[in-house]
Amino acid sequence: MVKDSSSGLSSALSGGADTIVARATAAGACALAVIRVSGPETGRLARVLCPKIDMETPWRAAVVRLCDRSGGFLETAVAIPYRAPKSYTGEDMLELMVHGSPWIVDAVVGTMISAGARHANPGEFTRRAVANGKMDLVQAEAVNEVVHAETAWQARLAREQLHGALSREFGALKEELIVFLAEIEGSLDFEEQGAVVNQEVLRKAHEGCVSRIDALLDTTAVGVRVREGARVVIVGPPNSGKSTLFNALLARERAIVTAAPGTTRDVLEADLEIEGLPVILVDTAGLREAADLAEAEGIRRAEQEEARADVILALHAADEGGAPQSQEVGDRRLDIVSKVDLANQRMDGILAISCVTGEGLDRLREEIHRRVSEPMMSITAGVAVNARHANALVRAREYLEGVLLVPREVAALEIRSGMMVLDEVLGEVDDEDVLEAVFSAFCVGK
Ligand SMILES: Nc1nc2c(ncn2[C@@H]2O[C@H](COP(=O)(O)OP(=O)(O)OP(=O)(O)O)[C@@H](O)[C@H]2O)c(=O)[nH]1
Ligand SMILES: [Mg+2]
Repeated sequence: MVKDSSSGLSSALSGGADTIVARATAAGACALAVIRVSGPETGRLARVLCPKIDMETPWRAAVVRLCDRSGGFLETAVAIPYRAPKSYTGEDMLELMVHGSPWIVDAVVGTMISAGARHANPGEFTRRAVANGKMDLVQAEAVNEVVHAETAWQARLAREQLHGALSREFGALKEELIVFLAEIEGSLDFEEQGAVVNQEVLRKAHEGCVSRIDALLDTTAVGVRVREGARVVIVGPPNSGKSTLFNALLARERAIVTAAPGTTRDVLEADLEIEGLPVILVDTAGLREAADLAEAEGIRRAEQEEARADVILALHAADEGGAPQSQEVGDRRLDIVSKVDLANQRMDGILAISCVTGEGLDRLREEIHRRVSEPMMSITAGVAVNARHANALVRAREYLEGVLLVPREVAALEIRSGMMVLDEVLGEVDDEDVLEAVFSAFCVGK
């Protein structure tokens, strides 16, 4: 079912006309907590909690006394009333800033609920914002990404998406599909009148749509890198100093280091930020003829990690001699001589490090940064699709495949199906499963 644009609400999206309440800040004691109320009953509920509140002066903060239903004093708070449609959700809203005591928060939320509010589900405020046309579903996803951003790049990508950069790309693609559809339908009329259809025009319109889809799909890998972090995997023979480097880059003793070869068996992962870029640093088992089953499994996993790495740090201990022979060309693999403090000759022209003296570690960080950041620089206007978008784009592309070869009536239907997929991405189709998948990842109160 397509959203009823006259009301701006659809059943799965709106969540109904009730009034919801939730704490918007993290649980536990803290300096301040924010409690949010949204829905048509906000004004009445606000007056139950704070009889003197001035709901006629919205969008202005005021200090109010909060009481429970029997008039008992609860707290002095800062209250901001909002009037629909000028609020986050597009509904009447109230935000209360109180001391972050779990008791106070529970008492305020409890009073609201006993007066008729319902506890909000995860992401329900944002879900209502989508239902009321305040933002589309792609922007709603960005709200959650802004909340969870841990690095500068994650924040940047999320912010661009929230401000509509990616939505505009989907909008432009939809426009292109509309033009293509018009060409196809126009050609139907033409043929009926016995005119010759210009195949080249149709082919160009088709190509325009497909290349736009492909350009968006091309941003998938960068999206994963920014959202989850680039995988930087340390590999090399046993005892080459992998775990020592892992710890040095993390600046903490995360992995066990011993002088015995074969110390690390499992794959170890840790989050790291290098100049605003999220990195997942991975330590692996030394590659050699396995001594037992556990080591063999460790080596199998190490090889798996190497295969899916964005950047490979391949260590070769200086005391084992021999400059590394790189098998792989390209920017993914970085050959490094480790333990250079043990070298008896200078290592010119190759990246050499020592975790004992610290030599080369800054250069290594720079090299990692360069390799991790390069693909990100290619993303234009801060746009990168996520798995949900990529999945939809692949489906839309499938609808377009072969449309130039089928009867025009069938082609028109296929293009319309492709457009429906885009509507689904933007949340313009009322699909409970899609909405549930997006909003279940949210915190309550957002
Ligand atoms: N002199 C010197 N010793 C190092 C350096 N890095 C690591 N070592 C030593 O080399 C030994 C092996 O280090 P690890 O970090 O455990 O090596 P690994 O590659 O993780 O070894 P496995 O887990 O067994 O594959 C330890 O005794 C470390 O103290 C270095 O830069 N210089
Ligand atoms: Mg190790």
